[in-house]
Amino acid sequence: MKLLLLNGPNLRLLGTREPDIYGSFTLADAENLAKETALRLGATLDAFQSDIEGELVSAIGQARGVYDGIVINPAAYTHTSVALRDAIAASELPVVELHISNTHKREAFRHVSYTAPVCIAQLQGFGLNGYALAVEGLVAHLNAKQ
Ligand code: CA2
Repeated sequence: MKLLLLNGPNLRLLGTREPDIYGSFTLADAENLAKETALRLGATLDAFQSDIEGELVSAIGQARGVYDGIVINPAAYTHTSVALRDAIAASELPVVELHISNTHKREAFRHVSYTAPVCIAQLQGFGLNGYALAVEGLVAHLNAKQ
């Protein structure tokens, strides 16, 4: 089972700013936790971060036939991107949307997700641990399908 973890814009700043919202862990910590979780469950996981919407769209498009499922934190593109939504829908892969913070406790513009309706699940508010929980949920979903 091969999984792909995608992180969107500005998530490379994790651990450097806004620790009250995002905690003090780094992007590498999150990617490593997701990889370790996948390995523990008998899967492998590749991780990719980009600030560029088109690169994330391309990564989703190229995932079909290569990966069995995707965990994505689309970051700010969650609330704006029809392109990411269309890419997820077209991939026909199970995709879990992940957020570090609970966006519903924040500004109103973060309460809407363009991408969640085409994902199998949305998980938010668990901080770093969300990266493990999202992988666990995706692996369970894939195992149940087989
Ligand atoms: O809570 C999440 O995971 C978000 O996807 C993070 C996005 C935000 O736009 C979403 O509404 C919720 C922002 C990512 C920016 O990450 C930073 C990390 C550290 C310091 C500054 C930004």
